[in-house]
Amino acid sequence: MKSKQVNQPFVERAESLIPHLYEKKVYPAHIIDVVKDAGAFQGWRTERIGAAEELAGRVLGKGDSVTLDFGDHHVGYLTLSILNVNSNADAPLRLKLIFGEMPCEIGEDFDDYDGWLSRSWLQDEIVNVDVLPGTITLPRRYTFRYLKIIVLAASQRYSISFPEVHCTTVTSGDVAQVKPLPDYMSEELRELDRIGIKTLQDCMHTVFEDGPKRDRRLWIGDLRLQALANYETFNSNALVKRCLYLFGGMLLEDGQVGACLYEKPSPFIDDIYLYDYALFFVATLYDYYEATKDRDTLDELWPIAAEQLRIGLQRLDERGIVKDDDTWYCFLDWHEELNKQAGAQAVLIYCLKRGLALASGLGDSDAQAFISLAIKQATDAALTHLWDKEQGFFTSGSKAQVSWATQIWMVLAEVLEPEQSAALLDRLFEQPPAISMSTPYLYHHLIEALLLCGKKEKALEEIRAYWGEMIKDGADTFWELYNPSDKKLSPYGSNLVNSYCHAWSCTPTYFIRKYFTEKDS
Ligand code: RAM
Repeated sequence: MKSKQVNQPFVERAESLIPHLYEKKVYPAHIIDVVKDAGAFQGWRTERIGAAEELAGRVLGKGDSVTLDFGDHHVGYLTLSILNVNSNADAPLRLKLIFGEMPCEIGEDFDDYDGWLSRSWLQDEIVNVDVLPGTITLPRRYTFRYLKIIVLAASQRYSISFPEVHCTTVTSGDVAQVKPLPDYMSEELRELDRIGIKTLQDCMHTVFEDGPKRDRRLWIGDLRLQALANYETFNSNALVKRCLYLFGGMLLEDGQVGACLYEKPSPFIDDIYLYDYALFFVATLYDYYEATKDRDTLDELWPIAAEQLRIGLQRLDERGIVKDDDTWYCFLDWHEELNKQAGAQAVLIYCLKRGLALASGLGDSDAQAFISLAIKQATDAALTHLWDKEQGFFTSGSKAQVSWATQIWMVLAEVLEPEQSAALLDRLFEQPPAISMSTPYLYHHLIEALLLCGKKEKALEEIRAYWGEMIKDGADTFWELYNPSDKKLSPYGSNLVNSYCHAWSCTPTYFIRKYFTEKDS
């Protein structure tokens, strides 16, 4: 592992900001079956077969199972009260527990999983219980709506029942902070807002996690969008500050901000470097300062932000264009064929502009000078080498690829004049490029681009069509991946391991609260 640069006082500052976790007890809502149905989302639907209250009266022996529906998405710790029936427990009880955010996780056999992310992300457990009757609380945190309990072994003499099953949910998001929407807001927007908030809440723990099932860690690309949604809802600004200090306190070998980090056993940064994610440290700090006016934090973290811009500029070739030598230097979206060059260039310009605003506010004239020059050069280079006048699109890479991601990011970077950017977006919808969008993360940026160009109605229409369709497909919280024309899409080789409550998908609440709460909107 490469050496890292650790700023211990920054890490300590971050550790002093570990938030309180709010707990709540939740109970199953129904007993269900999960059944195969080619017409249902991902091929599985649930069928209610009884009220949750009937559970206590059910007697289960070896080979029996029961599936519980908790009625909503939850993150927390499971407690089972277990009673031996017919006899004392003359042998240990052996249970298998399967947790699912979605019906597919209950319907399909985890042992057939062949994705490339570890099988260990799939949430199942074998639990042996020595003392009955008794109550056990599982030590791991689970993320689920559905729970299947299979009795692998009791004994010939005894069976069991469950007088009580509950989950103690945890989140650092304080729902009391979230203001109700005005009465005149439509039901549809309320629902999009509610589910966005629930998504954010279930990702809020001692950091802003990307997904509470997977990867359960802090990624800066996700943090940036969570923070935006947070300013409109939970106002957990100290948590944003903690996350900024964690990233700022643990840099990669050459001073870059890492893409993701872990909290335990003690905070450490992963080796992954992503060009866009490192630059987003600047944008996240800019947004944080806009929301809080916390000048002390800005003063302390600004040198690290400015350094990310300098490092970003080192990747420019002699033309002033981001070097495009492999696919994994930059993220932008999960799309195998997406060329990242032009998108990376646009993210650089976007972050330089936020950096310039911070440098001006701070009176850092050296930074102002180098950033102003860099904006001009990177923008001129983009217009000279990446803008294809004939097609009316920006192209990317040696094969001059045209993609949604490239156009969206060039609009956000404000490389063209405002009317030209607006026309570019119109063209994008009229002549949609084959390299489409896979994630709510890129959709978020499409909506931002539409709003930037004053296309409020179109932005709302797209929110409704995309996140609204997810709701129709059964989302309790918004998902990591969603392609309405390929509903099993997964970059990981299996939709079982997709995260179905994902940070970067929470932003309908941000858009609705920031742009659509006026009566006439
Ligand atoms: C995945 C996660 C995470 C994202 C990275 C780039 O592992 O979905 O949220 O930020 O990719």
